[in-house]
Amino acid sequence: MESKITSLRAKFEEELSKIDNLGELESIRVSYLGKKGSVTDLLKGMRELSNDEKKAFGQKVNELKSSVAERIAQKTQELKELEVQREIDSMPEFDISMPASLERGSYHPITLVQRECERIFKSMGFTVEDYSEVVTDYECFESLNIPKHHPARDMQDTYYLENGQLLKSQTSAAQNAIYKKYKDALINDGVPIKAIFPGRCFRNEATDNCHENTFFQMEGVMVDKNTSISNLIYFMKTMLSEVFQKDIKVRLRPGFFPFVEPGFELDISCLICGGEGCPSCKHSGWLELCPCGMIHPEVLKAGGIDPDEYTGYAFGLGLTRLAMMKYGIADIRDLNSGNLKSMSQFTDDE
Ligand code: FA5
Repeated sequence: MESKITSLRAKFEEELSKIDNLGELESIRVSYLGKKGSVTDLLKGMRELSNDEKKAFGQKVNELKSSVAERIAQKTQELKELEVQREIDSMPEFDISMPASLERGSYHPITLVQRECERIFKSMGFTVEDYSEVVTDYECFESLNIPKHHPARDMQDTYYLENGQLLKSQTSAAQNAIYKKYKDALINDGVPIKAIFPGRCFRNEATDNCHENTFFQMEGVMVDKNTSISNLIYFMKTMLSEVFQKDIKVRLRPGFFPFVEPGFELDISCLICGGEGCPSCKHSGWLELCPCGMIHPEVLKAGGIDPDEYTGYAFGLGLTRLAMMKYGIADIRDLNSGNLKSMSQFTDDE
């Protein structure tokens, strides 16, 4: 009986060595370990053996069974690796010196101005924050001193989800979270809060040359002891002269937003018509670009900051409109058009 085991093992090894694909390996597995396989057959011949012989022989057959199973598992792995190698070898050779036939992509004009603004504000010590597009009513309105039924909500009708959340209508929706994130460093270590947060905004809007239902803003806040409107004007002027690399005519006029006091509208002279009046500026010669103001005490309080000790300013730059002015795009709707022909003419130096 022992010689049967030895010769079966030798036969198995010989057959195994000739196999070079997984299909053949499966046939071998069945022919040795299957219900009617050779190893199973060995056990059937045990009927004629004495009890002691049965025990010793049974043990040997089981050893053979597990070593056959182990060898098959090893071979499976080897054959799988071989198959991957064969597939790689069959691939056409790749010539890295061949010129690329694909056209190079380009950045969207809004991405370009956003990066430019981020670079400028970072150089003035601001951090750049990321914030979600879906926010709560508290974040977008209540924390900004706009309670339910306040008329200021009418100008920012947006898209509501069934769970009560909404697509943010203004990047100001991130203010509360930013104050809470940095207030400890401000209060305990005297580190001023200086943050910008660019983001996509949504409004239920009748679109025209300068209004879209989906557009980008970039919010900025600074909170410290003794901040003033002069700080705000300085940062705005620096940003605009850096972005446009020339002097831009601006005007500051009073503006009402429940989350700032006092509040201003910062307009720039329309660069599409040179201030003469055109559809891009609603024929006024001016484009509303960046409302701003001193943060309302109630908004600081909601962010966990004591308004008797700290003051701050906030602004909400219209990034999409800034891209229009920088690149001379007369109709804001072109920016969401997906028209590669017009969008790919803008490049950056990267
Ligand atoms: C706001 O959204 C305020 N959150 C801005 C703010 C922040 C004020 C901080 C004070 C302090 P407003 O709705 O005016 O304000 O929008 C701000 C800017 O976003 C506008 O000046 C304009 O440049 C841009 N904007 C607004 N609506 C649209 C629109 N439908 N399409 C394109 N740009 C828009």
